[in-house]
Amino acid sequence: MASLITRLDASAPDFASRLSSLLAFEASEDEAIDRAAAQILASVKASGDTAVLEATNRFDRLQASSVADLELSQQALQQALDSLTPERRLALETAAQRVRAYHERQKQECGSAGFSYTEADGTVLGQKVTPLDRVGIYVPGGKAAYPSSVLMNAIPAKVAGVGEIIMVVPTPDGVQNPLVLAAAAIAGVDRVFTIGGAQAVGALAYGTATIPQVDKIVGPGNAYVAAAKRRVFGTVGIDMIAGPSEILVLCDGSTDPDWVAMDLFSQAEHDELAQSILLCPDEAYIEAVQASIIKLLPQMPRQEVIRTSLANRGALIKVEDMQQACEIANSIAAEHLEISAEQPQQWADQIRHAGAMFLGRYSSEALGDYCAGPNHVLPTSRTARFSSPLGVYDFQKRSSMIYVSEQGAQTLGKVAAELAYGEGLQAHARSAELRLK
Ligand code: HSO
Ligand code: ZN
Repeated sequence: MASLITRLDASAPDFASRLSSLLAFEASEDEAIDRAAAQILASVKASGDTAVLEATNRFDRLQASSVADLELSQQALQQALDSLTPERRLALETAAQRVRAYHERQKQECGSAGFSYTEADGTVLGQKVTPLDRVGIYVPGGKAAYPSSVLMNAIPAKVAGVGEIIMVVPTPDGVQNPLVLAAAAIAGVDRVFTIGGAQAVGALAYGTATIPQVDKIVGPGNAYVAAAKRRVFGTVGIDMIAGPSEILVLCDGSTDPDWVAMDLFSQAEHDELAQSILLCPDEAYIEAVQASIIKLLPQMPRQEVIRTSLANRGALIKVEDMQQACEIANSIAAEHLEISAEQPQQWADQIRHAGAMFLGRYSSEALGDYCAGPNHVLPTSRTARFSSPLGVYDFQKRSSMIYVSEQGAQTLGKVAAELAYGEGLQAHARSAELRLK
């Protein structure tokens, strides 16, 4: 059997270049896909429901006679919830409750109340925070239809106070996913349309007679959905364009190697382009993890996906020490970082770039994917250098508040007029000066 996964040594002269080619991931912006998405968006913009219906019937092989027929009732969502086994329902409800509790805390702690302060002359300055009026959540159909993602997208929106949440989910051949619909019921999604693709993104962005226009579209999708989201940005807000899942495990060499191997599999099984990397100072331990990989892989139902992902983009990397592991982790800026070590906090203190950090041997990334509480929508492809997990703050916006007192207008008026003359803007200057005594 081949070695299944690349082995690297951080002290090798070619390490930096080998690591960077391993990390390189360009979201392929296929021009043909972009053109097709643009055409669909244009037709939805021009003919609304008619275009949505035509594209949905064609791509999802349906025979619906109106877009209204593609809406699911709250009763249908409730029925999906009732159809679950008690164990599954309890798990979904427990996850939702924990995700809600975490995001409630985030709302309290992240400045949702705004602020204001009063200056000596009575001028008051502040910031007001308001939730978005209406949000669209895109849920993929087929292979990546994750009920957990419904919770992760809808719950923070709900907690933020979004007025209405519209979910779109394609149902190719009319096949519904009851777990996805049950998650929508639990999360409090207001309306669900069984539409998908660029036509769903267009409907949400522009609005149709049946589908209301939203202010922001969040949620993952295939290449057409990503292309459509990029194109409607500006008309509506969008979240990030998510790349393949990534896990980086930083291990001191004392965790059961089977645990680490399975954690690497857990992201590798998402898709062939997912990335799973281990950083460890102990060569013998790396051998042990590799042996676990070879032993455990044949037991996995998704072994072909895992095998391809590990072969293409996986690596087991020998580092000098945990200190160096942290430095490399910062340069990778992974979506998920597990610190599987005795004193995880000590190493976490040195990490500046990671979407989510999982501290200690018991914090498997899978727990964060489903039910720990923090969001599983995280920055991928090194974007953790500048962006954050999806959160309540993504469903709120801020307005500046300015109250200038009569006295404040005297001092500010002179400053503003002086600068306005400097910019050659007479009306600005006069507007400020008219209020001077
Ligand atoms: N790990 C994925 C989320 C997910 N995992 C959903 C399982 N279900 C995001 O990176
Ligand atoms: Zn996952």
